[in-house]
Amino acid sequence: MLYEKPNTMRPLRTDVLTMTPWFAPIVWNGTYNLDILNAQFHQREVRIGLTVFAIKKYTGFVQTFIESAEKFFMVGHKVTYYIFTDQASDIPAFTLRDGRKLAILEVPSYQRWQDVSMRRMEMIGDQSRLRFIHEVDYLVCVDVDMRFSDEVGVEILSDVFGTLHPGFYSASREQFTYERRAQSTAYIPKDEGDFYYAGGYFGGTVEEVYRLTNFCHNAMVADIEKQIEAIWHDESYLNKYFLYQKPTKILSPEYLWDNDFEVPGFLKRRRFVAVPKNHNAIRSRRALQGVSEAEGKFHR
Ligand code: 5GW
Ligand code: MN
Repeated sequence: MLYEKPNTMRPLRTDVLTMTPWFAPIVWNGTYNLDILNAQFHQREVRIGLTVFAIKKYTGFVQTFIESAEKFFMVGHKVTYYIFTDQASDIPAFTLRDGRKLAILEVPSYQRWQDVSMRRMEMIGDQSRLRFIHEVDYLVCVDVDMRFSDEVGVEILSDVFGTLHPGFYSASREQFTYERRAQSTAYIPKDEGDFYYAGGYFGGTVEEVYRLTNFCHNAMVADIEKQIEAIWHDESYLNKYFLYQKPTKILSPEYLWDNDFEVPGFLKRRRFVAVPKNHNAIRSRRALQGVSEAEGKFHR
């Protein structure tokens, strides 16, 4: 394979942070050579599981999600889609590329949307132990109300990775919407925290994802016993986990974007973008919380 020699004296990006203080790469366009990475991951015949939840009306997002993933997600690698749903009969049949599979996992639905969102941690953890560990090497766990609009490849893979939330990449520590009540297990003091990670995009080896989801689920259960629920649910517990168990790689907002945000100059690609929701038909989440739609949008 022929490619340009890396140049010790020339950084590939100077406009964004490409390495954390604990030496985890932050993945931005222009910082990696996908041909080199593909060759490395092909040698290991890496298998990747992509998990999503489609509970209640969110089954309506599955078709766009899968069709766009077939175009852009880990093309050329072994991929299994794991769709957790309460209505298997609502999931259409798909024609997938070679080396790709789709598995439907029937799971219970929860009445409260907060529980639908939070229980993902428990279910991913359970299936990691029971099934995923035998079938794949890495897991990528994302929201379903999204579509792939550019390449997402093996450059994202690492032992355990998180994603910079598109609403908070330039925010100060104080602005991060971490859980601030000391009684909650998700509590993060005002003078701590590295980044604000998005609840809707994390992953790693099956073993590391098991550790992460197990921590978040246990923290959540401990809070239920104290009759407290973290402000941003699973996202708050994820942020607590990553504070003391630092991710080994971090995805830039290229990997999780919302086209309602103005596109900054340093954002060269928008690889995975939110599908606009009909908030009345699909859900009434922010209204229930007494948060305006605009604030809600900014949040997640
Ligand atoms: C329903 C109403 C309000 C909030 C969440 C839901 C919901 C979420 C649902 O009814 N069914 C469902 O499968 N989910 C799963 O949780 C989806 O995988 C969804 O992508 C994920 C997170 O909920 P989102 O996408 O509505 O959260 P935001 O913060 O991205 O808007
Ligand atoms: Mn979402």
